[in-house]
Amino acid sequence: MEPTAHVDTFVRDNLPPKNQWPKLAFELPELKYPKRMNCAVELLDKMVAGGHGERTVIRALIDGKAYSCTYRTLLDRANQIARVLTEDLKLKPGNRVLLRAPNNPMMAACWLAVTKAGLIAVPTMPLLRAAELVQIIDKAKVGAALCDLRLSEEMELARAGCRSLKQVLYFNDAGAGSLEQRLAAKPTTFANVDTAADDPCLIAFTSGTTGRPKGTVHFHRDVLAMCDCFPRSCLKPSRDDIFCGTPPLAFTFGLGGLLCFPMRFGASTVLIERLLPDTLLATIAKFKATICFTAPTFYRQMAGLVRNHDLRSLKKCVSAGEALPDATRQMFKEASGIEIIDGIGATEMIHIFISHTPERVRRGATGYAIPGYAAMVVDDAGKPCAPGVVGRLAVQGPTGCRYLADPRQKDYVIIQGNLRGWNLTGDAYKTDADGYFYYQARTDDMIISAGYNIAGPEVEAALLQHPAVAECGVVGVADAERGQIVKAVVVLKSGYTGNEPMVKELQEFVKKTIAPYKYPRSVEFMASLPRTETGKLQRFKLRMTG
Ligand code: 3UK
Repeated sequence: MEPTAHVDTFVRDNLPPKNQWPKLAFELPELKYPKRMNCAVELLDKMVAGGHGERTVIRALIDGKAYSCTYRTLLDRANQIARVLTEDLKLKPGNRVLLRAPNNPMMAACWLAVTKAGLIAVPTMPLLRAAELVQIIDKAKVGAALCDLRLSEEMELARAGCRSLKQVLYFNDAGAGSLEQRLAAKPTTFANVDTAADDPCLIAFTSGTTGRPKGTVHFHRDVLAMCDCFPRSCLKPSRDDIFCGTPPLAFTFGLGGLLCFPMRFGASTVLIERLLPDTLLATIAKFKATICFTAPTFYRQMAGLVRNHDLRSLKKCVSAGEALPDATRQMFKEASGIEIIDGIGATEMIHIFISHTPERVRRGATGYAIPGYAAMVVDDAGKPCAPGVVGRLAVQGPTGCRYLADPRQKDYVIIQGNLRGWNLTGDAYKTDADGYFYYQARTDDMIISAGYNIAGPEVEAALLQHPAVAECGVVGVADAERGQIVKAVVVLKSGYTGNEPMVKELQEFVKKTIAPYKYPRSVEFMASLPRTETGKLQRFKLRMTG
């Protein structure tokens, strides 16, 4: 490693042992980064120096009124916050700073400030409770937090429950001692910390639906690599694009799509708190957004609402977080004329590694390994599977998994054999002869019923083609006779009733659409499906119902 700028080396010291690190590849010319680099300086100071200073970078609604700020204003604000962090809070390079807010301009400025100061950002989802925050704070030994005032309740409960967290400053707060009040007294200049490209700058905790959270450590270089892969090859934004969408900035899908990608290309982003499908559509219309990032369930619900909104500005849509059923892709295309760009990413990999351009879409496929990444489907012995054969997805590229002090590193990064250094995402996939990848299920979500392997998402895709089905989730539940049986939890569209004839109809429909043995022997109806803040179905909850 290049000499670190970190005075506090806790995170570097708690990276996995070197022999468990992912192998990286930097073949693309745009990935040949210098040894010393600070990603926030690249995204902000250098964009201002490069002539973008007077252009809009962030758009928002503040107290219901349209707000916008330029790259130069954002730089001034980030510099002032960086001074508060280093001069008032006396934080030293390598210290961890918890960030907590819905998507808004101050949250963005705080992330940039923390990063410019060579500190390590630990962004957290707004809906987390104190108990979950305490786990994160303890794991990352976080000493300071910048938190939106409206999230103070759980923040204070968490602070009382952990020893390392000494200082909390609140923002979006006009009160005495607030971050705003402190930064107002600071000059708008700041001496950026000259970090190594491989100094850690971000700990992204995984949005896992069960178990103890895992902290994935990312370097300054990784943040730029995420900007220089998927956006360059699949999204192809221009400086005039206006990004918007739902993923929280605390989720790397959102940090990339709604902050880093627009800034890398001199474009702008719309940051709105708490969006629903209809308010997202209204936001696109109001801000004339051109690019939208959200999850499949949003596209499915938006398809039915498109006609109520003026979406002429919208050009490109990105879906990630969960498999995009082909029925949803077609429904959204019919409604809006837009071919969604699907992409699989992971917190461990920081962002998307398999995707496609709208022109190179293939029905049912997530896409192909994007330039910069290699992907393959392998069997349990680590041998590549032939096209059509289901196996585990392995990927390699400029980014990879590094858990903070966690034995589960060995489950994600292969540490021996010919695939040493490849990342196993935990997904079951198959390929076709042209190198397209087809999602099947999470490897631990495969349903095994009477000896058959059944992928829940395939049954979901079949159900979604039925006109009565709004949303559905398919899981395996224990069964004395068959080991597991297929259970479907279905949300019906309004006007349909969840009764015995409907169960029969859906079962017959699945039998006619895919191999009959895959039909759901159990069907249950719910008003809505349980989801995480990142839009993922909480399958374990579906197994427990009924
Ligand atoms: C699943 C998908 C099928 C898959 C993420 C884009 O989702 C992100 O990160 P997480 O750590 O979850 C990773 C897991 O989610 N998944 C994500 N996208 C797709 N499955 N098709 C997809 N398009 O199981 C993967 O292993 O929460 C997504 C960018 C950054 C991210 N962090």
